[in-house]
Order: sequence, then C-alpha cells, then structure tokens
Amino acid sequence: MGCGISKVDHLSPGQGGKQAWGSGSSVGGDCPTLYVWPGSAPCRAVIMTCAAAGIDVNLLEVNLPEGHHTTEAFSEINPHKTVPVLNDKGYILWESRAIMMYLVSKYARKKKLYSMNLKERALVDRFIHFDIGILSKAVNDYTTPILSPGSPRAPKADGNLRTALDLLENDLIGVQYATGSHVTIADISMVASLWMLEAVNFDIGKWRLISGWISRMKALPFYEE
Ligand SMILES: N[C@@H](CCC(=O)N[C@@H](CS)C(=O)NCC(=O)O)C(=O)O
Repeated sequence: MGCGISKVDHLSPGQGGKQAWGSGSSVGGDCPTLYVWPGSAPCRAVIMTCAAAGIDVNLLEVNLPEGHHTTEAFSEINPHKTVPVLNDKGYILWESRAIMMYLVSKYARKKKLYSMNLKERALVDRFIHFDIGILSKAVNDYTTPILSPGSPRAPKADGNLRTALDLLENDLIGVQYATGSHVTIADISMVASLWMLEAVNFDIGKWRLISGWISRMKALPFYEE
C-alpha cells in the first residue's frame, strides 16, 4: 500500500467534525487509518502489531488530555469514546485486540502473528482473553490510582496483580513466547499491558520468566519504547 507507519496529523475537533476525523473513508490514501494516542497501552499494542506484520497504516493522533475523544465528531466514529480505533475504508473497528486480529488476518503476508490454524489461533485467543479479563485489568486497577491521584482504589488491587503475574509466570515455563517459539499478537497485547507497570516503577524482577520475556520482546525491532 506504500504508506508505512506514518503519522498523518494531529486533528482537532474544530477542524471539520466527522469528515475531518476520517469517517467514511481512510485518511491519507488507501491505507487504513488508526486513531491513537501515544501514551496509551492498547494503542501501542496495535502500532507494534502493524510494525511486526509490515502492515501500512496512517496514524492519526487523538489528543486524550485535551478531550478530543469526547467530542461529538469522534463519538460518531466510536461511541465508546476510546482509542485505538481503526478506519479501513469506512469500516470502523474499536477494541485494540479486535483490531490486531482483523489487521493481521486481512493484511499480514505471513500469519504467524495470528495463525490461521485453528488450534494455534485458539492458544493465542486464550492469552488475549486472559489479558483483557485478568492481566490488563489487574494492571489498570493497580496503576490508575497512582497515575490519576484521587481515583478510587480497587479492592485487592495489589493481590490481584500479583496473582495475575504468578499465572503468567507459570505459563511462560519452558517457552520463549506465550504460545511457544515465536511471537504472536498475544505477546504484543500482554507486553503492552505490562508496560504501564514501568510508569509506576513496579518491580517485576521477582517474576523472572516474565522479566526475561519482556527483555526478549524489547529486543525485537518492532518494540516501541
Ligand atoms: N479495551 C479497550 C480499551 C481502550 C481504552 O480505554 N483506551 C483509553 C486509552 S488507554 C481511552 O481511550 N481512554 C479514554 C477515556 O476512557 O476517556 C482497548 O483495548 O482498545
């Protein structure tokens, strides 16, 4: 498609409402557009997936601190008012993991990141569901009150995070990556979730296999610091 991962622009809501946000067709040519915010873990996961799979996308920044995701124009694209959002020639999709599955299935030349083989794919799905339901939730419950002082502290946030990390540590016994010897979108999704722990200086060193796996992920060319 010839776009690479290129940042199109910062569009603010005042720049033309629904059309400016790219509804109806992708912004910036034939490539799908991703609405993202750089400080967002799920956005990082989708961007890393595109880089890993060699998928060309245009990135469009939605400024969360300035509330651009809460505008009427953006709500018309994603009524949940969250990023990331994909616009693939008018086909709109939100939820980062659904976007990763869609993009790899549709555009990646090699499907190793999200195998077409039913049993291999189900193992990836298992980790993706673990991530959305347990791991990323535990990380968010732990980090949110620290990063946004004043927000309520979830009960058992500390214990739930340690339990989630214990589960992942156990899953990583004897493997290089979550489902075996090669990276999948499950690794990308989970490592992006855990990235938030760095922001609060949580010491993950006790979980030795997770620490090693994070180091391996960080050494990959598509990893986003
Ligand atoms: N489960 C969603 C989470 C999306 C999400 O909550 N994104 C945050 C940024 S990390 C957001 O848009 N927050 C804006 C808000 O909730 O007001 C996904 O994986 O895409």
